Amino acid sequence: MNDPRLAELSRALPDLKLTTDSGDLEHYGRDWTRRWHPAPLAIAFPATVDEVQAIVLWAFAEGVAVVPSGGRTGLSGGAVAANGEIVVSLDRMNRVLAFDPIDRTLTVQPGMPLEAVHKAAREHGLIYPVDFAARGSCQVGGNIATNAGGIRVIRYGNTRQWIAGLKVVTGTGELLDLNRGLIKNASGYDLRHLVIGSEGTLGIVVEATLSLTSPPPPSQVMLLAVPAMDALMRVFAEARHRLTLGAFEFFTDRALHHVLAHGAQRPFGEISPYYVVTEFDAQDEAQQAAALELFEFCLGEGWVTDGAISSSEAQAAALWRLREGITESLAQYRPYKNDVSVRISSVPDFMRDMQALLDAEYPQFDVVWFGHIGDGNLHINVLKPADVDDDRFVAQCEHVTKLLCDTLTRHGGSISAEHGIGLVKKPYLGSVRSEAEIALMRGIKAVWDPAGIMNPGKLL
Ligand code: 2HG
Ligand code: ZN
Repeated sequence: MNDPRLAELSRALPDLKLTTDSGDLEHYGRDWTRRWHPAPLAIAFPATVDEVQAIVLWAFAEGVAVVPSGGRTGLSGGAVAANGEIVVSLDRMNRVLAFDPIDRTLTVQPGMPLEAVHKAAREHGLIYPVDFAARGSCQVGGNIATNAGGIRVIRYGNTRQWIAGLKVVTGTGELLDLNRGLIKNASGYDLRHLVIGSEGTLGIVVEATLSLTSPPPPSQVMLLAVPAMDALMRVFAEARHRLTLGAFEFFTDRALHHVLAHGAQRPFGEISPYYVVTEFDAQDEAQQAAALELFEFCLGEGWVTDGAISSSEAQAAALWRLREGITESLAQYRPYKNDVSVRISSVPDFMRDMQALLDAEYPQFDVVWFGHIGDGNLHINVLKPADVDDDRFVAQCEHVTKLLCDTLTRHGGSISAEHGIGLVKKPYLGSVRSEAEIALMRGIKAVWDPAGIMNPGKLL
């Protein structure tokens, strides 16, 4: 540790695992975005809340910026450390601390991978219902910091709904114990909800009490080929009316093209501009029949042109793979990612407007649309053409994002639905939040983090 500040930290916390190894700086200094070159000062791996507090107190005294770090699966640069920060990795704080069968809560450390949380809940006959494709790598602390959404929001809501209590170390090293698992608590501002979605700019989550729920009944998965977005919205309304939905997702034929090229199996011969993957309760024959009736009805109306229903878990997984494999299948094209939301009812008009702008200005771009249509959340990935260099591609994509912001403003939408603002979308925050709102956010940050050391440069 040549840096005297790090030598001081090591002296104060002799048991703290601390590294300045160049491979570690590279690995822990970046997330799934690839635009920034990692350049942190060091990586700390605290094992206790006391150690996290001591690190923040040291950073406060030394004026060193702190980047809280989970699974680094973020797509907005929220966990990037490119400016001599100390990265506080929560990897070692990855245990279940308590389960309470009466409260139906699981108290966990923030570095637990989401999949491990799922497993721990299932061991008690319950579920933690927040779920998405990065479940194996992402960590629950990071999910809280971004208020992660995913594929089951239509039924269970975002991460926010499942956080009954939070322990947080603020930018002054203060330890807050927020809400303590209470269901009702009308004692003023709910600070827990300020922390959820704050992207590490107010403090570090060091413990979370998660609400659990009963597992849903057995389900089936249906894939539908849909000729137009207006038809897709009708299918959605009808499906919500007739079935109990667990998920309602969509992707375009371009997305299917990439996922098939990446090894997935074509589910049926029909080629269609849009596809829906929906999961619904299928506990008994009546519920299974309702799904078939829905399909027949939609076929009769001309809203769908083909479909497949799973009759085994393996088939359900194969249909899900068509949706969940999209991100991985696009990775080789170094896509520029957008993650937007509009009201569900505005989706077709918004898509029409945006696609028209893209067709007029960037007809050469392969633009892949997919996402959580049942909650108005669309992912728009622009793939990098092989013959365009990185800087030019980013400049063009930034212009696409401006077009997107204008279109979102017209439709009352948001530039980030679930991935967060981070570094990537920071220049566009002002298009979806008013000046007064941003001034309040800055004021809140100044109170929680007066030295401005908590994940500086992200979000605000
Ligand atoms: C998903 O819904 C994730 O699959 C990733 O939010 C979206 O890769 C993306 O753009
Ligand atoms: Zn998503």
